[in-house]
Amino acid sequence: MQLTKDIIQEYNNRLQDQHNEAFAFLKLQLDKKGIAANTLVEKIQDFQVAIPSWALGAGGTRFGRFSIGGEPGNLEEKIDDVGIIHALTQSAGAISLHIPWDIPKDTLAIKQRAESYGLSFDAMNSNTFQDQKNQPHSYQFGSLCHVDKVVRQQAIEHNLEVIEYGKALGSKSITVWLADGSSFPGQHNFRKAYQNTQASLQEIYCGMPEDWRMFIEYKPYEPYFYSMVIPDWGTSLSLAEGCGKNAYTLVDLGHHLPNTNIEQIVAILMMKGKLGGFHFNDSKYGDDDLTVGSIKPYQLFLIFNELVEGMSATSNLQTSKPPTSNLAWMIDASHNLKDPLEDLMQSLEAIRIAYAQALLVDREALEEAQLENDVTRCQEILQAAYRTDVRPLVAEARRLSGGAIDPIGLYRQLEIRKQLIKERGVHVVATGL
Ligand code: PSV
Ligand code: MN
Repeated sequence: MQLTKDIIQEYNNRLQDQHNEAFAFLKLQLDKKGIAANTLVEKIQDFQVAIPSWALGAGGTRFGRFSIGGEPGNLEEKIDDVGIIHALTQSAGAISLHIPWDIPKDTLAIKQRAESYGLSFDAMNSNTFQDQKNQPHSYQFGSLCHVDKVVRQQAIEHNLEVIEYGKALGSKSITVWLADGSSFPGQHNFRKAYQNTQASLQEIYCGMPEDWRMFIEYKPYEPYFYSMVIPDWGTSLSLAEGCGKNAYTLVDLGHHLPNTNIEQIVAILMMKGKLGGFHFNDSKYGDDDLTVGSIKPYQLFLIFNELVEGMSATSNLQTSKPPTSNLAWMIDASHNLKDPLEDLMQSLEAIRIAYAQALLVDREALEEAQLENDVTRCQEILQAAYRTDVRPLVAEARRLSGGAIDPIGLYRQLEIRKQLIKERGVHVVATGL
């Protein structure tokens, strides 16, 4: 289903007065502080986030899965769904594929389909955490870290194959999330597991084209419960350094033990030039994969505060590319209760809100207050930005790019889910976890 510009324009016309009023009010407030609203709007427009191909259907838990109806039954339909999200929000200009859940059979046709919606292919994701049909060796006891070289080799070859698919689609990066670990003390020799993993990653790294990047994702527990081979950012960073300059650490917001200071991790990784990208989601307890900003919006803002600070400190003034485009931004969430498309649109909105708030932080004043050890003022400065209602800025960015002022409003008005159910049926199940 193609959402035409006319449909969106017609919808926006009806909301235009109300939106103009809200935007003018905010613009005036910002003007008084010497902040140019239009420059912020441009930056927000540039901020694009990839949608994972595995998040377009209902997610399950260990206990059950409830279909939502009209789920995409193949990669083509997944691309169509991201096309809908992008048309409405103008903020999801890429899709990230997981292999073998979404193997492109005809890469040219898949690429053209994505292009017809203005989508490119973000990082490719490999999967050595599940055994596939007819796979000679099992990953039950690990993949890249496995004690048996034959299993490691199979996992390396899978990653190299993923890179080949990515090359055909125009992707420029691979994300390796290694589920390897142990559930019982004594099961792993930690040193050997690390060494095997490093050697395997080096082989994959050497198989990447020169202009590609490798992202190494970490996670403290799950699927194993005693140790993970890459449990934290320090391990990921050291493995990335052991591979080379094009290997980076990837931060998934749900992959931290409770109360970890993620914003500090982000700041240090950026300073080291080793932050590769993000998997956005939110959580209360573990890797809950909930809608971005639904539980801890202040934490999200604090993370963006470090990102904006780090990007301004490291931005390359020689290139015209926005500094945000150097990092891979992706949502990695799971939808058990809400319509995935609505949920993803909520996440996109939360990400842009946090980014816009972070852009509002008065950096000069903050630095001054930090140098004077004026802790109260530091907090006031951050919270002044956080407590600004930036939604009109985000809506204006979307409107100027051709998106809907209220994407979920239009999605519901057009009864898109109903149409998808009519086209695809109630019982179709999308591939993914
Ligand atoms: C693992 O929890 C993870 O965050 C990795 O990024 C996987 O690729 C993704 O979720 C899907 O399982
Ligand atoms: Mn992830």
